[in-house]
Amino acid sequence: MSKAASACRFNRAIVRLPGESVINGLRAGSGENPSYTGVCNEHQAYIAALQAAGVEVQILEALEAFPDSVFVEDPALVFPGAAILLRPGTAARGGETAAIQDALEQQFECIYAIPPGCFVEGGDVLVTPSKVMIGLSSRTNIDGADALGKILEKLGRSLEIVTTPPAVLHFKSDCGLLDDETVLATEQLAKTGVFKGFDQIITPVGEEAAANALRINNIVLLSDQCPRTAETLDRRGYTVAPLSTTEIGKIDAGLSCMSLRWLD
Ligand code: CIR
Repeated sequence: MSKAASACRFNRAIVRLPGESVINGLRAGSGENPSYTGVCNEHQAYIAALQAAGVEVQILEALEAFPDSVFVEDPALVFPGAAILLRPGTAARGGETAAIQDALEQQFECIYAIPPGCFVEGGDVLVTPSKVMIGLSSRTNIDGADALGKILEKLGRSLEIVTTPPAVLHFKSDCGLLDDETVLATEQLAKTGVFKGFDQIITPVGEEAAANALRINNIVLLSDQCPRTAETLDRRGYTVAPLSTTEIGKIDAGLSCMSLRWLD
């Protein structure tokens, strides 16, 4: 029998088209640029998968001035009825918050904001039914986490501050929620003990990228480069939709980062 997945129910999402500048997106290493056409194809397939899962998708125009602005998950965090303007912890992405503010104001009654000097990126935030987990990282600092905690309190949610493994971009680069009680996580993150109390499925060695899976309603969006993880999830009763992440992977991105999702 499948487990409850209230935290994975969504009917609305915002995405942003990639600009041609996406080829200059940030990356930790000195790897090759992604192809613009390749990113566009992956992004289109992603939108189609959200729609097939029952989500109405608002598509924002590309922003050439911000190469990473296709990753709309990072400058904001959304809940039913409320949006929080976050502050990316890298200067190149700082302007993305102001750029998405209008779209959020049109959709949400209440808008909150992380104050200046505090940094939080949405990729570091995992929303679970019992708590919101935030991983401190090179992009999210303790002041940002504390500021987010104060806002979440107003929304009746509690925050747990944890740590993103070293050299990992975001907390959710290494984990994703599969249902209300199950997480998919890399071994290096799981072994820190952060998911005590959850059922845990660990990604096989070599398929760490699978951890940034995205459960949307009855579907789990998963990188198509992770067949062993797909097989495990299938055996456990999840319906997997494999999506190409080859090009966005070149700029350290995965599946959760390309949308803001909520239940209206
Ligand atoms: C960055 O370094 O900010 C982008 N190239 C990738 C952002 C991925 N965001 C996410 O996983 N939430």
